[in-house]
Amino acid sequence: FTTFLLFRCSMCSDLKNHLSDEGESFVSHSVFDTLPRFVLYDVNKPEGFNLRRDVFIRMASFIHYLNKKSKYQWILVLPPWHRLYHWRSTNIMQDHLPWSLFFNVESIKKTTPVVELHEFFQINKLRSLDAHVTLQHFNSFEENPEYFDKWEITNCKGHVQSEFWNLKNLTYTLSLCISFQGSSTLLAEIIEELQPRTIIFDHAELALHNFYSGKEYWAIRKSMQFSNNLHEVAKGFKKKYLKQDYMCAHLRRRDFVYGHPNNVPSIKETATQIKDKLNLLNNIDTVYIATDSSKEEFLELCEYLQDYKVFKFIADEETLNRYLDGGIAIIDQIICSQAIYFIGTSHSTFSFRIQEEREILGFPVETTFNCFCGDNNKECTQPTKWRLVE
Ligand code: GFB
Repeated sequence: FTTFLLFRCSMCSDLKNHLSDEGESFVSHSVFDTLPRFVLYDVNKPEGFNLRRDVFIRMASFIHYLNKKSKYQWILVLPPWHRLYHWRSTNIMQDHLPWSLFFNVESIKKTTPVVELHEFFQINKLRSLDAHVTLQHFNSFEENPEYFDKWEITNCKGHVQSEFWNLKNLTYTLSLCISFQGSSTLLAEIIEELQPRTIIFDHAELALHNFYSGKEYWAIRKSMQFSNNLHEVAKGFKKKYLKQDYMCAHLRRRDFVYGHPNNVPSIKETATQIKDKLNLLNNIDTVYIATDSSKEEFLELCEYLQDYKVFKFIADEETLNRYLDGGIAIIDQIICSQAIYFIGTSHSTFSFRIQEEREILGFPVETTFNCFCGDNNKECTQPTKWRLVE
């Protein structure tokens, strides 16, 4: 224990010494104390878009907490969107994308102090970041049976990412690995210990929600409005094809078919469950399909739903080139969030985010928290009703 504390304190005083030396060389301390400080973060590579949106809420909540506690002003740097695993189009560049392509950043800024990465670079120039922290799990459950909030500087396990978003010009005064267990507000203790002006946390998804689905959660969530451009595309599609009431079904396929075999129905069974819902919804014969399925699976579904009007948004080349796979997925989410009835895929964060959007829009709860059941699991558990709190 003593060895650990010595190790930890010597690293921090190194950092503090370095910061004051470097700080004095370009700016006086008093001015320096009034300058904002910045938190950057990144998420485990294979995670998808909608889990990343959830991690943003946790980090925003941490920034709110930090700004209440700290004498400095803290700003969160929005991590660029970069080559997500689920973005399958191969003939378009989908790297280094700002949040403004997908979101209304001005709306986010009204609730949380954020800047885009390019804005951060304008402020910080090419200065090194003071600290680069890789969060990692504590050792296995056998070695760590009790769950309570804690963190500890330790040896790095496995691969440590030092080149974020393929940027060659990021350097760090101090790099360390921290075993971490707890909510995102616990990150404030790390800030307190290291006293950085700029810090990047990798594997930010390890920091959990302080209070999932509470008042602050919803305030941040509501601020994450999609960009006006994407709303316009969705509106244009609806005006042309969905003039009548429609139900939306989100079918998460591909890796989910193998990853959640008990919860993801076959295409034939999916069609049966859609028909059952349409029969319950008097006078509705129109269904909008949002899916990551193959073309073959979608055509198979259409065969089974021949007696109904089935729609799907298929982007033309210009729209795809402009808004990319991420934007097309959001257009699907916008259209589903405005449907008269929604049924999603169990465990999919893509479906969860649609449910949240519908809560924000004020749809009756029974039209929102519904999911498909697996072929052999007809009475499956339906999604938890996470109601809007204001
Ligand atoms: O969003 P996401 O985290 O949701 O990842 P899950 C799924 C991605 O697949 C989306 C595409 O962000 C889209 O790029 N996608 C899925 C869709 N459904 C649709 C759709 O209806 N329309 C369009 N246009 N695109 C998690 C992943 O996925 O599943 C994890 O985040 C992991 O990394 C886990 O793979 C098994 O929660 O559904």
